Amino acid sequence: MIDYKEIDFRLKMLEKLPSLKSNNSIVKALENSGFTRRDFMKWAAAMTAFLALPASFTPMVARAAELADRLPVIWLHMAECTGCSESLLRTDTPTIDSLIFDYISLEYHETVMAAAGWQAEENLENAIIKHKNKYILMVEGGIPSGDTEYFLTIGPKGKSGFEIAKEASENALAIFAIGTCSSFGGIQAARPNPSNAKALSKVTNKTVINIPGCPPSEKNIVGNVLHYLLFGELPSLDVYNRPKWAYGLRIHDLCERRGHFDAGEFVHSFGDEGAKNGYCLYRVGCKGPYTFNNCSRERFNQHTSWPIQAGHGCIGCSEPDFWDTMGPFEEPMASRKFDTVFGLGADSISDKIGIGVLTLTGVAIAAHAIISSTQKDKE
Ligand code: FSX
Ligand code: SF4
Ligand code: F3S
Repeated sequence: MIDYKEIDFRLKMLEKLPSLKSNNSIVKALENSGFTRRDFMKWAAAMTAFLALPASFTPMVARAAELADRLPVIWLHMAECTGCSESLLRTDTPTIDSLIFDYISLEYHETVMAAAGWQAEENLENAIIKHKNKYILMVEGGIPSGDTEYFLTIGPKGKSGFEIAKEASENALAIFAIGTCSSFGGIQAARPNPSNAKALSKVTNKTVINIPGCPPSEKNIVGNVLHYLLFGELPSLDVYNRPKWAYGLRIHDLCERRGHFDAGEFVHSFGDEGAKNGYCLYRVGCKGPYTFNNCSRERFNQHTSWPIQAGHGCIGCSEPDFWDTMGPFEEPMASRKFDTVFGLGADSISDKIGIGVLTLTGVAIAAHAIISSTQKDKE
């Protein structure tokens, strides 16, 4: 059960800590960017619902966001494309999410900091010493290891990414793996994994909260920070250490095309009549039935769109090893075809399914059973 008093106590403790940022309050920073207090409270209400908290928590979520500058953050880049940072920072207009992120005390982030070379390396070392056991570590990217550890060499002293990630993890208060690469290895860990890239959780013995997605949405990144500010402890996690508030349901569960799946209405090739009618993308490879994430509910870029709305199936980007296990991306997976109570693969009957309570229930139950057993296998 959520203890209101405990959170209030935690926020009061945070309020007593000095701001790590210069003079400006978040409210002022938002005002300067054209957001009113009302916009901020609306955002806080949306974040409260997003974090699956009761609406009465809205003022606390707002307070937590205002205290984001009490939390030193060190953000490391390993082997990756920087899409995770871009997801958060490169909106065409600043959003409240990106402003909150600006407002946290980002002690080190290679993409946004001015320093380079020796100066950058010194900044990182100093930040680790200064905020020892008090900072949040966020890591983006897979981490080359073993004989190929130095395939990722960072900075003038020639340290490996592995060494840096290990040292930063050992001195962190909490550790978040941002993106699928850091959570599970990602693209550089795809077969044949030439650099022996690993997930952050394989580099440290400490608990790592995984926020996968290639990239994850800006909301999942900021929501995770807010959750930590509010509770100061681990959220409820699934078997892959993903917070359940974000990764508890499948893409398929809340997909806007789900009605077409249940009615047996499918896109057969990109650009066909079905595609124009917004039919289900299962037959052109959608992996939404096997993928746990909140994209169908939250979308990307201020709720504008998401892969399936844009007309392509989900490729399962928040699942472990999706590059190897979810392909081919534009065909259904032969080994994990959807089965039904009728004992037929969904592919053979999908076009014949009509809307009917029995059919709908059957598909839903069978799908659930398959996903659950797959999850259990993975466990
Ligand atoms: Fe990986 Fe993030 Fe994909 Fe890219 O850095 S999750 S390749 S979007 O950017 O780590
Ligand atoms: Fe949506 Fe894909 Fe499920 Fe179809 S298969 S309903 S497109 S998630
Ligand atoms: Fe990734 Fe699928 Fe969402 S591809 S972005 S988990 S819709």
